[in-house]
Order: sequence, then structure tokens, then C-alpha cells
Amino acid sequence: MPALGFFAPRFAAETAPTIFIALAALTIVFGIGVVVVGRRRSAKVKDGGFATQVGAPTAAPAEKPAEQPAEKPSVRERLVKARLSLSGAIATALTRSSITDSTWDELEESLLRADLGVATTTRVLQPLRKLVASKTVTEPGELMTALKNEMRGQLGRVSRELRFDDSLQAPNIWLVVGVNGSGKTTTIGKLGAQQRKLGRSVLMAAGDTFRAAAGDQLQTWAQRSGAEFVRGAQGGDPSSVIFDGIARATARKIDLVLADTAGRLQNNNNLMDELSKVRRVADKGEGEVTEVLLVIDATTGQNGLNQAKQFSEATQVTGVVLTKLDGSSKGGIVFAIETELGIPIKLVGLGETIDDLVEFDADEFVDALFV
Ligand SMILES: Nc1nc2c(ncn2[C@@H]2O[C@H](COP(=O)(O)OP(=O)(O)OP(=O)(O)O)[C@@H](O)[C@H]2O)c(=O)[nH]1
Ligand SMILES: [Mg+2]
Repeated sequence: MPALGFFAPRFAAETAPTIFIALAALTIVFGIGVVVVGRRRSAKVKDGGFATQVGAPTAAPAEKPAEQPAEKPSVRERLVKARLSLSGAIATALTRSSITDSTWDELEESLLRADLGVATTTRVLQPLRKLVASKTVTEPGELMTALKNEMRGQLGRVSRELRFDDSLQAPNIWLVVGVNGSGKTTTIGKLGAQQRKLGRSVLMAAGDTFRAAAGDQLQTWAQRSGAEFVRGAQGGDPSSVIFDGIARATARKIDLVLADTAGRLQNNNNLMDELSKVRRVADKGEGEVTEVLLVIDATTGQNGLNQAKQFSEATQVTGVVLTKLDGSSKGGIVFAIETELGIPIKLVGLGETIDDLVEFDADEFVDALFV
């Protein structure tokens, strides 16, 4: 026993450092292992190889990596999809072996169906009749090309740029008018977002004091695009709301006031007088009304021409926004508005979301009609 008593402390003294070193090495190896496994796991989570949410139940089926959102179709593709196309009808007229009276009847009918209106249809076809009479055009195919050129020519003459005067020491004011439900408030929302992206500060003035929810609707759009917002009491004077909006924008050095107005029928004299007053009041304050945008719903067809006439008399419209072209084959109204009234189509609405407002491009539009 004494021998054991002698050896035990000695043995312990000799082996203790070895055990300590072995334990330390084991701890380091284990630590490295934990880190490596942890890294691999988090890399897989990032790659979408595991359930992508941290803390997701381990039994949950692994999610597929999120697919890239499909690229949005081009404006042209969206116009074509709207079935603005005349070509179906025109093709029948032009697949004949020669140009006959029936060709003209069919062409006329298809242009009227696309909502060009009688006057514009006559104006488009007249020069073509001359070309055929003088035998400059003899083949149906050539007639198609001549028709396309003529339609392009009808639309080619105006500036479609939104008017913004940089030199003003006060806000630019864009007034938005139109009949009920044409898309005024939505257009202001989209336009506000675009203008903010251009780096301009924007204030939206809720001049629709008529409809209870109109102010809230505009406020939501203002919040989305980071625009300032001014509203008045329901049933109050729309001119004073817009005047207040302009005053606030001037005080805060805001670049652009987008003024919403209540929808109204163009033949309601009282409401059209009210709109004229809105325009006069907007002119009186600081800043300058550089655009009066008339919003027309493409699905209303030829009535749009009448709207454009009456609203123009009341407010001196400077441009048209044609909305809901995504759901209408009635885009032909653009020809009548431009050629008969000389008001440029400036923007086109192709849907309800913030990106669905695009510049009107006449060539693209005519091409889409013929696809
Ligand atoms: N498909 C489609 N819908 C649109 C377009 N523009 C507006 N809308 C929809 O049309 C409806 C009416 O739009 P609003 O912006 O409220 O129309 P408004 O002219 O302000 O209406 P009022 O203020 O009541 O006169 C809404 O459901 C919009 O989402 C467009 O270009 N395409
Ligand atoms: Mg509205």
C-alpha cells in the first residue's frame, strides 16, 4: 500500500499535462467542427437549399428556390394583347387579289369598329382612294402599307411631353379632370410615383370633396410615392382645397402639385362651371398651371371626343391620358381627339398598378393596330 501511496501522486503528476493537452486538442477539434457545419448550413439556407426561414420546423418540406418574376411584357406587347388589332378585319379586306369596292367597305367598317369615328375614317381613307385612283397603289398589300403610313401621319405632329417649367420659382400645377370613374385618382397616383422617381417633390391635393372615400384613396397613393398630401372637408369647395395645396407647396418649395378633381359629366353645366372656377383659382395663386390632363376611359369610345370638347372649353385641356387601354379595342379614339381637337394624347393607362402608366408613342400604337 505504501508503494501505491508513493506511485499514485507521481503517476498523476506525470500524466496530468498529457491529459490536459489531449482534452484541449479535443475541444479545439470539436469547436472547428461546429463552426464548419454551421457555415455549410447557413450557406445552404442562403441558396434556398433548406427551408428558407430561420426557425422553420425541420419536418417542413424544403422550399424550391424562388423563381425569378417573369419580365413584364413591353408596351407594344401589352397593346397587342389588348386586341387593338385591326389586322384581323383588315386582312380580310386585303387578302383579295385586287382592290375593289368591297375592299373599301371592309376597310371602312374595320376602322369604324376600332373607334376612329366617321370623320377620321374618311380623312384616313380619302388620300388612299386618290392613290388607288391614280394607280400609284394597285395591290392590296401596298394599300395596307399606305394605310399604316397615313394613320401614323395623322398622329405625328404634336409634342407629347408633360410640361414642367424648371425656371418657375413656384410650383408647377397639373390639374387632372374627367368624367366619373375614368381613372383620374389612379393616374395621379401613378404620375406622382413617376415624378418622384425623376427627383421632383410632389404634393397631391384632394380636390374631390364630393365622394367620401376619394381623399383616402388619394392619400394612400401619396403615401406610396412619398408625396405630400392636402385635403379639405367633405362637401367643401374644391377650389379652396387646391388653393391650400398650392399655398402649402409654395411654402415648402415643392416642385409639383397634382390636383385631383371630382368626376363629372361633361353636360352638367353646374359642375363644369365649378371646374372652370377650380382652374381660375389655381391660376390665381403662386405657381403656374402647366398641364390640365383630361383622363378618358378608352372603353367609352366615341363619347371621349365629346368629353374632350367640353372639358377643354371649361379648363383648357393641354393633354389627354387614355386609361384602360388594356381592356379595350376602342383605342381609335386617339385619332379623333388629336386630329379634330388638336389635343395631344400624352399618356396611356395599361392597368391598375403604379407602373402601368406609359408615354403614348404613336408609332408603337399604330404598329400594334396592325400586328
Ligand atoms: N384596367 C385598368 N383599370 C384602371 C386604369 N386606370 C384606372 N383604372 C381603374 O378604374 C377604376 C376607377 O379609377 P379611379 O382612379 O378611382 O377613377 P376616378 O376618375 O378618380 O373616379 P372618380 O373620382 O369616382 O370620378 C379603379 O378601379 C382603377 O383601378 C387602367 O389604365 N387600366
Ligand atoms: Mg377620383
